[in-house]
Amino acid sequence: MYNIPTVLTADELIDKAFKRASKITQEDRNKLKRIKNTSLSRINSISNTLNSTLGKYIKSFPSLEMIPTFYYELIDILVGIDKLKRSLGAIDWCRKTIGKVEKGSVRKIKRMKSMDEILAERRKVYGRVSSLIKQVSSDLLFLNDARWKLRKMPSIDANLKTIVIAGSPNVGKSQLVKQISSGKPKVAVYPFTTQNISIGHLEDRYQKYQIVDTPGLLDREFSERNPIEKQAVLALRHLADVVIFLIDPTETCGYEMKMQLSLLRNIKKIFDNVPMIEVENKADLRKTRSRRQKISALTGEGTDVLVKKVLELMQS
Ligand SMILES: Nc1nc2c(ncn2[C@@H]2O[C@H](COP(=O)(O)OP(=O)(O)OP(=O)(O)O)[C@@H](O)[C@H]2O)c(=O)[nH]1
Ligand SMILES: [Mg+2]
Repeated sequence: MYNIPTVLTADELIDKAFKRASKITQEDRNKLKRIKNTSLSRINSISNTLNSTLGKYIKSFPSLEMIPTFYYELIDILVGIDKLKRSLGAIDWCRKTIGKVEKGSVRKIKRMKSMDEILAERRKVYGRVSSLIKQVSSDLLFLNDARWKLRKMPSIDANLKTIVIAGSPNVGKSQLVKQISSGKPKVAVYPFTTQNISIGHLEDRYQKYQIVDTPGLLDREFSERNPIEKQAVLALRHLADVVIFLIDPTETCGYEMKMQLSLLRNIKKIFDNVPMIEVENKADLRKTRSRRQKISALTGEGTDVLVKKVLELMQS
């Protein structure tokens, strides 16, 4: 989704900038001039490398004032908006401070008349720059970690109608996405297999739709939910034009019907403005006598009828 480059560690950054600078020499027959100009070029190169590298990091992160609410809240759940802002701010501070150090020392070195003095100033600048970078080393690590999380975010097309699949863990949500769309989510016998929102697409004769696979929900308050569950709530809140609420009456998912139906009631209460279709899955194993739509996400039984119903509901 967001293509952010690898964020180097403090040591790697220092290494990169200093190595590049060490290759620079300015020729002059006059030894003082040679050392002076070489020092100036090296300091300039270090500052430029760090300025452009750190600046590139800052620019590559999404600008938080501009992004849609869904992404803002998703980033908050996955990374933490405050921490992200603080780290980006620290990196920007570091970048600017290095620029000031460079300017100050260039002015001094230009006036210097002794080689020892120049070399001492150069060492001082190297030391200050290293320590500035080291001061933001935890921010650099944080940003590199955030990078992986942001890259995994689903790419949602705001122009497409959206079906969100929700329900308790392990009831077959991902299996259903796999059965009826182009999505390829992971399906497994244990709960909380799906840890992130993922997207698949389906089409009828006229239109393309997106279908969102969400992590399983337990029946509890939002404030008690873990970051994985919170993503599912976010999808329901911001993306859903229609919700398919999946129930597993076989209870092989590991959650009793009582809990699944209580979750259903609560979700319906919170999202009462979104049309919802209640569906019982795993019909290849067990069919109840309820009036709910019955499908098997595994064999495909009943899924055509379900898709037809969902698309009709979205068009109306
Ligand atoms: N027999 C049968 N098994 C199914 C059906 N649908 C899903 N399963 C199985 O149920 C298990 C869970 O399926 P998933 O699709 O991973 O369930 P999920 O709801 O996405 O689970 P989480 O991501 O952990 O919330 C897997 O072993 C599936 O093969 C079905 O219709 N019939
Ligand atoms: Mg899943």
